[in-house]
Amino acid sequence: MRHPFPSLLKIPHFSLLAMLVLTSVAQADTVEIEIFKKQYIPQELTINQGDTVRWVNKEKRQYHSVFFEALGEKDGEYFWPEEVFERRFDLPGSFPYRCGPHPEMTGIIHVRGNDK
Ligand SMILES: [Cu+2]
Repeated sequence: MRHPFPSLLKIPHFSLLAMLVLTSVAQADTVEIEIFKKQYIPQELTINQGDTVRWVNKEKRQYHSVFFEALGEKDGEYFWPEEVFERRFDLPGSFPYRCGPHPEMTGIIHVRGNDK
């Protein structure tokens, strides 16, 4: 990343402090979960509020879905090997999910709040 300021030394201290504070504000990440041999890997994942989870299907020929049944949602779209499914988590909490076609495939996403 290119630095927007020509010289850090010329910046007053309060600006430097402001920059540090801005840097520490949660930057949204994308975190990957692999799907292989009918397992979500890792099966349990903790992320920060605002992060996106990307499930990557690494199977040879099996499609899967990511189904947040406990949220009262309908099954997610099936996605094939080499395809991905993404979801952003804007609220803190714990969110169990499973695969629609394979109920034995389960996972859980824990979302940390920003104020913690
Ligand atoms: Cu599946």
